[in-house]
Amino acid sequence: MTDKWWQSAVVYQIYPRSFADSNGDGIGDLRGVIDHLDHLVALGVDVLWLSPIYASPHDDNGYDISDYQAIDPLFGTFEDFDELLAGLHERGIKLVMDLVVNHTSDEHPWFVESASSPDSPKRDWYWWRPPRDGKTPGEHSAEPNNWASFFSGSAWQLDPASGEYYLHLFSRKQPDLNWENPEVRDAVYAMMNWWLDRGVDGFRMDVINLISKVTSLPDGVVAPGALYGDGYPYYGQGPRIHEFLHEMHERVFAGREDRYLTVGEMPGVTIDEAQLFTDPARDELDMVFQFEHVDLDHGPGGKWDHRDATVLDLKESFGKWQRGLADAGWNSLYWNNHDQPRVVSRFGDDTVYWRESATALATVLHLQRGTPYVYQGEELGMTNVPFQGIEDFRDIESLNYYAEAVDVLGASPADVLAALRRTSRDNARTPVQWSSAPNAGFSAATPWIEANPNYTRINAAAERDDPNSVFAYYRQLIDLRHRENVVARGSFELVLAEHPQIFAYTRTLEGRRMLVLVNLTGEVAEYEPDALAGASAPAVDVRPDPGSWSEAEFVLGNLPDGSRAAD
Ligand code: TEU
Ligand code: CA
Repeated sequence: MTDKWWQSAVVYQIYPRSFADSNGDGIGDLRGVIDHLDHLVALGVDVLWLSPIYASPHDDNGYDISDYQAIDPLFGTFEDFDELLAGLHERGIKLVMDLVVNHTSDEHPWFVESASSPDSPKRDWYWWRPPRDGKTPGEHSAEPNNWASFFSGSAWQLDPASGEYYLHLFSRKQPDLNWENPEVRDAVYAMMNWWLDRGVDGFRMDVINLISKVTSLPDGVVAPGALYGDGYPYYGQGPRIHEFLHEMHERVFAGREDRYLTVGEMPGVTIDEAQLFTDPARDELDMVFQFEHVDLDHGPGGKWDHRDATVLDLKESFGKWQRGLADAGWNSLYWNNHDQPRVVSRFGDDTVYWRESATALATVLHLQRGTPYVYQGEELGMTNVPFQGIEDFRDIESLNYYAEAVDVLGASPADVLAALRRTSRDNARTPVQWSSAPNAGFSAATPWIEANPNYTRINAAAERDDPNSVFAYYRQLIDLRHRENVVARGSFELVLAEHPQIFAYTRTLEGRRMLVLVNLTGEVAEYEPDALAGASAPAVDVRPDPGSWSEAEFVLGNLPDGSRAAD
């Protein structure tokens, strides 16, 4: 694979609503981002991925878009946007926008027109279907098929005026666009080109592997205890997905792709599919977000059904993805985003070994082959949140799940709350902890969601100049990727693969090798030095701060002459 700029880059994700509030309404905004650009510079990141800032009714915090070419007044104006873009570019940081085109808001003019009449010229821009055979609209089980929505309940919503239903894989305020219709695709590509012409540097594409559906929309299998069927086999990597993404490449990026970064969010994607999506020869996407490692602690009942994931589970999964995309294709590397609970609480220990866990998990991820993504607050070691009752939660997914589990399925509120505390997306959405000032320095007003009370201890002001902080550690890992080609582009090999506590691997490039050794448990871990013999003896120790590296170590150096490894 020829060298690409994003192979040595690190991306930082901002969820603007929770980043920084500049005007005292309790909601983060664009000026809040502008005010904190020094934080991104200090961290050393290359790219900012900005979660949606477009006009939206905010049913799903901006992932329900009513105008793709307007800035929501909640976040600011186009003047603020252009100032942010210029400020980033002056600092050498690129801007990647969120592209949410599996669905729009039900308040988007496209949908309003589509819903206005079965004869509307835009009727076919969405998935409208009559009730199931012989049923009257609204009757029990009259939905056109049995698919579940990701946000609980049926994936179909009745429009009483026409007696037809529309498909929404997410909230009922997020109707799915019909990508079969070429006018829809034209409109999306035109909008993308408009943003690129404005100067943005690429897109993170929301659930982009769900845009092609099997048009007969067959019923899915209903799991034991489930209320609805699983439609994934009919919309996950649907029949025309590769065709659509290749067409998008041709119509939007072709000829200028080297300037941009494209990353597709793809729940449920397999290694083989990801390889096809990211093989540069196919002209589809640069990389994808796969979900295997963040599904390891989900039981058979899905994300609210917890099972413990072991160090061996993590190693096996990452090892497979590293091998699978080694030759053609590219991995994106992430622990966190706005949909995932905080990694230090999830796979680490956020109490006694808080700092050790946060830095160990960062090491394991950042020194792999792929492009790392850091989610706001992760670089501070932000943790899950001690939510008390259901009134502390804001996320539509959490609230809908609570209502369905408690009211329809009869689960105990205490059990459901325990599941939410562990897995709710709101764990990632509390205000960024800037300082020990009220509301974590996020806002002068009461924030839209309460700050994690541990902000008095865990915050940017306390960590910024502390050489032993989680923040300082992330900065060093990012710097290492920039300085060492072996980190950016070396081959990957797991070592000590069967060890139940240690996550270890080597990276090798042109006679240079890095050995990474991380104990991911709270107990002392031992290994046979002979087991590392094949990994060779690196010569140079580049640990930036040996005193702080008790749980995660890496050494890097030149291989002895004559033992140049193939890469
Ligand atoms: O997420 C899609 C997705 O599949 C999940 O991560 C989702 O957040 C949920 O946890 C399923 O249980 C994307 C966005 O990242 C998310 O914020 C949006 O809510 C969703 O799409 C709809 O746009
Ligand atoms: Ca604000």
